[in-house]
Amino acid sequence: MKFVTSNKHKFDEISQVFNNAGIQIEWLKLKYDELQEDFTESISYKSAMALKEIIDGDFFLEDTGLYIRSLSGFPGPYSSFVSKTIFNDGLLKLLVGKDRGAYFKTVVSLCIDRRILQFGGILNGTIAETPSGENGFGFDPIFIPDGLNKTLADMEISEKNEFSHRSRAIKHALLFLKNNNSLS
Ligand code: ITT
Repeated sequence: MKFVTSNKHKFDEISQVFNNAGIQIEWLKLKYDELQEDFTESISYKSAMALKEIIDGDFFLEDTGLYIRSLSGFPGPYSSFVSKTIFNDGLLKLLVGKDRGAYFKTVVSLCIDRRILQFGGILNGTIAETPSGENGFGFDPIFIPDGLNKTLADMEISEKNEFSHRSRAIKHALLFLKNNNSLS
């Protein structure tokens, strides 16, 4: 099964989930053009539709967004843009005096037998007052999962994979693949 992403961190996280299930995945390292859409679901879906035209066989990709409740869900579908522009410091400035509740959402799009199926995963938490941690990537240093008192960047991949948005979405996809004998 091919996984399309330009992001090595995503590949490291996802390949560990597959490896734990005894399955190898192939990294198709490709930076595809993401169409800007209003929903993480539609960004993921339209990316898969475009890649379907150029990739032979089954594959999957995922799109992830960080949704901050007091900012009406921002950056959400604009997470890629925000991570290249105002990034964590900018988000922290926007949140001064505001509620810090947030969630990550990952939407996996699986292209199997030329059809596209989607699987989602959510992780609830809060945005930290200050960044912490050296691991992970992107918004990990400012995201504290509910029930913990450390950020995602304060943990190893294996711990993040126990409950993350990404691992939840991937585990749903994996279950589907197993039930359909679609793993190659
Ligand atoms: P693709 O090639 O797979 O599209 P990308 O890095 O552009 O890689 P996304 O558009 O899905 O991926 O994600 C947008 C940004 O959101 C990403 O660059 C990170 O900065 C951030 N992000 C995604 N997943 C994250 C996670 O698990 N933890 C922290 N930040 C994350």
